[in-house]
Amino acid sequence: MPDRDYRPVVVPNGSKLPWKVVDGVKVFHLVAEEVDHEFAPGLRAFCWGYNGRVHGPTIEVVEGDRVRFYVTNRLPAGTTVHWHGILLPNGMDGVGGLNQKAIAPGETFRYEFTVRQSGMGMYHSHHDEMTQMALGMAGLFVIHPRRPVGPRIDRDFAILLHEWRIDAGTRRPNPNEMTDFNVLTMNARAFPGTEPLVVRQGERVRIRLGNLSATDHHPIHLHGYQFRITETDGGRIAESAQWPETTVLVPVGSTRTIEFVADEPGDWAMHCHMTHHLMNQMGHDIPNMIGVKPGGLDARVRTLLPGYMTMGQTGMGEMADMGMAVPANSIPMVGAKGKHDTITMGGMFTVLKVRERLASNEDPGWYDNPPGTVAVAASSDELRRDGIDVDAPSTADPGSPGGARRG
Ligand SMILES: [Cu+2]
Repeated sequence: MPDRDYRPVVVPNGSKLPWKVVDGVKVFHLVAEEVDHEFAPGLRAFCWGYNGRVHGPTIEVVEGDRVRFYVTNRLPAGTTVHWHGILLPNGMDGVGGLNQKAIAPGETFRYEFTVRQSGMGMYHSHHDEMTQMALGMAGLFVIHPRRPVGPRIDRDFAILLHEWRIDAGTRRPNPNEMTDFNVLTMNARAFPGTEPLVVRQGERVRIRLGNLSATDHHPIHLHGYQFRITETDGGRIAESAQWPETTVLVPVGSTRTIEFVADEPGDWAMHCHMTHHLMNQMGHDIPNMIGVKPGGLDARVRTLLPGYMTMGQTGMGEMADMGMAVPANSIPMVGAKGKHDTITMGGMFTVLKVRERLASNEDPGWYDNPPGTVAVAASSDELRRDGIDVDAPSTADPGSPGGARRG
């Protein structure tokens, strides 16, 4: 039973699949259906998910449980459910055509097996895979060990990574996209729509990451900490084989679990390190304007296009502050108000919030940095004291030829 026998996982922005016990079997009901889903404030799309959610609710069971899943198909197309990484009899594996007939619209199928492992797997459609996974038909499958394994965990998070192509102004993810995704999500939310991970200082934290993107692996980087990779969807990694990291690569079709003790308070970024996965829709197909000096060009273009302004000469950061107009049902490529300034990222980005004290597990707001521990503009006294002349030519040790200062 949750809370008594195991500490339930926290699914930021997500939900859990309810269950009941019938004659010693945990019984679940998944309903495949269309969902009007919000990716971030300002961007909604018609996706396919389960039980009114994109992605589907997280399944949470215990090693040894007998489980029974009823799957009702309310979609206009056939579907199946594959239990990714879960050990089970072949006929329960859910690959359409290979292991079973597709579940036709209106039908309800039954899957039943005994869970004989622990860790995190996933579930997803395995019929018309490209379309149905691109539209969101996926979820997480968390299995707690029957007997505790490894150090006791205080906070246990589960996050499913995914990528989408939703052209600005449209309302339907495009399943035919193969390379150029413009909405990158954690539990189907893009920053600034992602919920923070809230932790009390000193707690031992586990973060389970799954990736059911179409084509991209995601190197997830956590600031402020070193962690160990403790599990994959293939099971627990022996302690002697775990190694320290600050970035964990989560390949497509895999799960990776990391653990660490949250001993340093603050607001710590956690994000995919592929920089294009840190931007939202409107960053795509923009010409490279870095270093362009428009001179009198803007004035001349304005005679044809009133209000025209060349943008992007110094990068994208400036645009985050401009509140650029975007088409209806679209989100700007980057930008959310942070405590100190604009955060110039979107997409696969969230914040680990570690606090000395917590009144609840709700978002505690921005971190109150102790006085003197925030990077700020240097004072002239400090510059004088340390002999820094900001007007002198910049210096570096002589290295191999290559660099030359541009006047
Ligand atoms: Cu990524």
